Amino acid sequence: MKRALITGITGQDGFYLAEYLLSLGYEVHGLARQTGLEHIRGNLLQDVPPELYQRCHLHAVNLDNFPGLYRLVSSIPFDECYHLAASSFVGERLADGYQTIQNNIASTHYLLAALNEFQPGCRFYFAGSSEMFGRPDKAPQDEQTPMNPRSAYGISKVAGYHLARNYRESMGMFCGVGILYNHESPRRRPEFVTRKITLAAARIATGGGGRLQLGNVEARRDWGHAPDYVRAMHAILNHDEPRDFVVATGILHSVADICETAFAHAGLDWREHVESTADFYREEEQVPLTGNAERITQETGWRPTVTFEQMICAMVDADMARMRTLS
Ligand code: G4F
Repeated sequence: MKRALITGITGQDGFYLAEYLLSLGYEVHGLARQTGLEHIRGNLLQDVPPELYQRCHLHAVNLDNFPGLYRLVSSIPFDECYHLAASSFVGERLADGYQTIQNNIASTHYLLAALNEFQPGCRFYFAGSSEMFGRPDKAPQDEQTPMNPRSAYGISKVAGYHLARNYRESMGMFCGVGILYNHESPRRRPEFVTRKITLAAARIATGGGGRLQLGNVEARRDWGHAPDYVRAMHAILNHDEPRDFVVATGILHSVADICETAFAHAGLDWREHVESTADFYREEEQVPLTGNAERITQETGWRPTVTFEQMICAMVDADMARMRTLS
């Protein structure tokens, strides 16, 4: 039986990855903050079935606790380590991003150093992001596109990517990087735009009222489905050689498309409920972030299975079900 360690197991991707690896027969270990574990034990995480985490081995180790990390990695042998934990809000002002940059880079470095010291044969997955391309000069982007990060988060991810590459090239570790574009699900946190919209559509459709304030509804992204993307993470670590892979659908949609799909599915006309406000606007994007996933499809057979419309409708359905249980 293979044994995997997931950092950030209480997040959207950690949840789906744990579920997927358990279905493949893995023994799954997860790192979480003490508060995250308290939430799991007290059943306080929204809609998280406690059974999933009961099947995992959870360790209350913060990633900035270097001795704790060393103790764990020196005592349990892992076959695969998926490093997903990171502060991850792109909209944060660069000038406020000290913690994001420091924590994200230091945690990646700690983890790589500990694995290299105690179990250099453990395969390491680094969760890269399209934010590493930031403001690219061409679309779609692929593994050769120059990195041009424009947020604290993006800068921290570029540094993590180079750390993973250095441990791969200089130390011989199996480090695979997934450069993932936006990926969503009913477990997406509400500050991200898809979930913000599906929650509002569900709330208004179930009589909760209110209006939805968004930034630029013409902003476009390449939105995929989180459960599809965790399959890509596993494929990357189980490939013959450690490489970097873009994981994307290659299809662009606008924020207005999400509104149209979500509100129509809830039986509403989005134009009657949504307004744009400068508060949520970000710097204008000249070239859209959309990925060319040809390498991962050709080399591992991975491809997305759930469409944008299916995903947004499923998110609305899940939020409607939540609203009904609350009322
Ligand atoms: O949902 P978002 O906040 O996601 P964003 O910034 O693209 O980041 C997500 O995807 C990245 C992968 O590419 C990850 F690296 C990152 O961790 C995270 O998962 O915003 C999506 C788009 C942006 O263009 C934003 O400007 O929606 C636009 N937008 C328009 N109105 C809004 C809003 N975004 C948010 N959050 N809230 C709005 O009201």
